[in-house]
Amino acid sequence: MKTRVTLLATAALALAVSAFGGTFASIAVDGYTDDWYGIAPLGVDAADQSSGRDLKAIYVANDANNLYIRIESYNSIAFSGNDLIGIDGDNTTATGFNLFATDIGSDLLVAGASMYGQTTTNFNSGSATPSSVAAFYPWQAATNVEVAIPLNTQIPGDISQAFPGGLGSTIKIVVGDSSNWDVIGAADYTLATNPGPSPFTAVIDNCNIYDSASNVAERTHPGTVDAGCTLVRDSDTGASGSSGDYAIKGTFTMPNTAWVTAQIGRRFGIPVNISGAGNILVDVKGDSGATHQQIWLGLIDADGTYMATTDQAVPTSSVWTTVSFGDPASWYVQTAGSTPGLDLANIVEWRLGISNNGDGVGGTFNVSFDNIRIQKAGVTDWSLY
Ligand SMILES: [Ca+2]
Ligand SMILES: [Ca+2]
Ligand SMILES: [Ca+2]
Ligand SMILES: [Ca+2]
Repeated sequence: MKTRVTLLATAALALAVSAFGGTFASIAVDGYTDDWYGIAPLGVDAADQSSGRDLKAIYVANDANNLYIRIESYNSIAFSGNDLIGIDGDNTTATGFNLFATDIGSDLLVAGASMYGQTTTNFNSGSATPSSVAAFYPWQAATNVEVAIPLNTQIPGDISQAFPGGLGSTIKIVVGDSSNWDVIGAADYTLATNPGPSPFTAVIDNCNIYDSASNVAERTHPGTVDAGCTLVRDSDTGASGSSGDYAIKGTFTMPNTAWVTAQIGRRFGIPVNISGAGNILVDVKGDSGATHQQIWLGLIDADGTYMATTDQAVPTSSVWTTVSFGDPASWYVQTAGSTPGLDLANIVEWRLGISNNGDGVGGTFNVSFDNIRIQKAGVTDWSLY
């Protein structure tokens, strides 16, 4: 348990790392942390607890509707009412409670999934509206939990709105376990405004962030999976053969059942802008054991539209082969979002699936992936853009 030099030497407080400037991100409250890749922790803490939640880091992002907090711990532990989040929405100690004695004026108390007001004299001044967080996950013991707190929350406290300044305003956040007082914060966070679409990119994922075996698991997530798949970094280089070029290798174990699918995905907190994409390509390294297997690709946009391709044959040789999935406008709607059609300027997830074909022959085989990328409509020469 580290202490800031400015704190009382006797105070059992954790290290606080203050950071201004928030991140406007498309976070899925699903317990997977791939969507937090590239977002620096707001605060960190040492491994220093023998009971309760041993806090490691907190990460914070927001969109127009919610404040998202990822709580990472060294130990795997279930999210409970002992887990307290204090939000100082007006960033002043003149209002709100001094939660964990961190010199915060916390106006909104989140205790597990429940939300309450706080005043200078009341730890709990009554239920907030709504009385529960928008979402948290997972329920089970885990080393990461994601929580979504509605920005329109109202409180019966010294102030009536939990986030009175809205987007662009600076708040203060503290996270701690009330059973052991392992605490991160209080730290400043400025609620980010929507920056609009990201700059155009032709590369959805060059797979170079998967630079270790463990990184692949933590920077991707399983989708709807009928069958098993273990992901690691490919032990060879990626499709280019250059050093520093990495690729994903999946070891698939498929039963002898027709159409069974194993699926992987990656969620982007900051959406990818592939406006004008007329074709999507993926480099795939196959396996002679994958003779009976097919591959498909899916993309999901920020409003929830999910479109996927029909199946293509998995290459059956272990050399890099480019698989073409065609124009995403011609793909098939799997889930309709709030706005019709796939918004190519705001892609938040890719999914790759392997499925048995109709003859129901499974087996164990390796398939590697690299360079999920686009070709612009009407452009056939990659060097043109
Ligand atoms: Ca997530
Ligand atoms: Ca700790
Ligand atoms: Ca306050
Ligand atoms: Ca690569």
